[in-house]
Amino acid sequence: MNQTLTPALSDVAIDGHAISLAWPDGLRREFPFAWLRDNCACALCRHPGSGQRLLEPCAIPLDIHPAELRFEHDCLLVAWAPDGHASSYAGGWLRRSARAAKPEAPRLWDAGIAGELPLASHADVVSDPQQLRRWRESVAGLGFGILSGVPVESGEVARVAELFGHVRVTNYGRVFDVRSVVEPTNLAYTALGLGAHTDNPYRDPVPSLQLLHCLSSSASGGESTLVDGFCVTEALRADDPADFALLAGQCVTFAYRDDGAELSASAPLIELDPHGAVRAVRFNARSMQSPSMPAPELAAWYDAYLRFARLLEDARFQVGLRLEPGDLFIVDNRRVLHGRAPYAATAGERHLQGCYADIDGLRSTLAVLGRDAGDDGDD
Ligand code: NM2
Ligand code: OGA
Ligand code: ZN
Ligand code: ZN
Repeated sequence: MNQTLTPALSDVAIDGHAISLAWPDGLRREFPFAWLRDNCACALCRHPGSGQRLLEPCAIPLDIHPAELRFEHDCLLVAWAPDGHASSYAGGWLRRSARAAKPEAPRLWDAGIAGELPLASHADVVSDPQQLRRWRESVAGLGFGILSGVPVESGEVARVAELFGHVRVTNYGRVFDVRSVVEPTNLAYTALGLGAHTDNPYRDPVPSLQLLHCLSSSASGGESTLVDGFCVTEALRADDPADFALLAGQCVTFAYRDDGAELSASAPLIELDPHGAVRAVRFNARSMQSPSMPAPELAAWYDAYLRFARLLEDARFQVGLRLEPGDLFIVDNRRVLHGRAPYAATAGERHLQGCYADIDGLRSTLAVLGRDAGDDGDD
């Protein structure tokens, strides 16, 4: 085996089933043979136009290994056995792969954020790309954003969603009217208060963005609340780890039915990713079905649930605002809970319009803008 070092790398070595590369600044990373073979960028392995992988994983021999290894012109050259394929990996690309950025931890917030709300004017965000970008970034980073001065017209809420993505049409329509009606099918369509909740936990997948736009609010009451579910779940994890684990470890079913729909989905109230970070919160007493775990767990689960419910309603975590006509908020519906105080059903009027959308569209828009601004640059 022939190994040639270039100044860009300080060491190239075979270590078990990996090629170990080190750089002069001390960065060292093992690249497993199968990983390297799978990530060959030649025109046989990757489609040159789209950059999508042509190589099928089942075509990679299980005993893939380098028959020959060289470092030349800042490229690692590998002749693979037993498939006889030749690969070339640019040193800069290997180094960037070695230092792949970790996703940013969300910025958690509590009631204290009231003094610095992510608030923008509709006129500014539609006319100034910088302001639009800043507002979208706060939605991605904090899980919510507020706009004022949105035209007080039916359907405008969908146009705001289209500033960064696509409306998610549901059984409630493309946009839905939130006002008090006779014979409501959902408590949202009454004048009752709604505790802090996430929407549509009975849907799979849950819509990841919700927008609510105020068209009229002359009725007294109806103030909105927003709560960072991620902040509350971290407080619960710190104070009552056993409660946190129960809510993360047991599924409950949420359901909704009316004449034209019968929706149901099961999931834990606190959904974790494989690293234990909170991925989503589901909390909606109106649509939660009776939990059905075995009795000893059920009592403990209820204890945790009631504690979590109190924390979500704790003033320490809540931001209160009153939507006036033209105001709109958007929330990451997997993270930020929203609620409203009861309002007077008999005097004045209260009319909101809402719609759902998804956060992948928002992230994509931000990434494309970041591309123009050179955010995806070198290490
Ligand atoms: N509406 C307003 O998720 C929910 O059931 C909350 C949703 C009916 C679309 C209300
Ligand atoms: C909803 C909802 C809040 C409000 O429609 O999902 O939570 O302020 N509405 O009416
Ligand atoms: Zn190849
Ligand atoms: Zn809601």
